[in-house]
Amino acid sequence: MHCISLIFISCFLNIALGESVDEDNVRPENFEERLSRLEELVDIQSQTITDLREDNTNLRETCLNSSLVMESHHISKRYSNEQVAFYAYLSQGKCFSEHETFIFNTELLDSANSYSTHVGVFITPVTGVYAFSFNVVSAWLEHTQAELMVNGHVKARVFADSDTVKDVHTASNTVVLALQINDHVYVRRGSNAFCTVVSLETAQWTYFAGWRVF
Ligand SMILES: [Ca+2]
Repeated sequence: MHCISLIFISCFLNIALGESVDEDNVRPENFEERLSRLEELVDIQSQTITDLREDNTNLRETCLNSSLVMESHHISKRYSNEQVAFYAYLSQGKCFSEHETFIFNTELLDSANSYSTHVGVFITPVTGVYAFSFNVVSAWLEHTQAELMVNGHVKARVFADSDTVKDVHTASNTVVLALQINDHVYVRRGSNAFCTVVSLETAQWTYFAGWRVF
């Protein structure tokens, strides 16, 4: 009986110890193995994210370049780089301060995309001889003056005077200038003027136009 008990106890201890040894040996190994696999997975996913970000940046650049090429192709299909002409006018009258740039906000033509209806400046896309025409309209019993500017220098003036008549008067000018690429041309209010500049859709427009002669 003692023998049987001892054998049973011995078997039990062996089994218990065996399981205990297995747990001590196997679980940490599994844990480390799993941790290692997870670390590998994180590395792979991290690299994948980096690759995808790079792909995304390249695709954005490709799309941007494609749209620019399409845009320039669209413009060049209609006009060559040498064919430059624009025409814009004020959609309504406005009170301008002295030397304030007229921003001709309604554009009917801009073949080389070189006149900005946001800042009111024409930037010459190519060197050449250019003609400009501009017009200004004075208010009732007032006078006004406009100046054509190139890189901050006055190149022409117009003066519309309806001081003594209950009417609006218009004055215009046309000039021809030799310009370099990237010259800035614009129209501003002169010093000898009331603030109001008239522009009426149904009557007369205050406008600015230019084109390359050769
Ligand atoms: Ca424009």
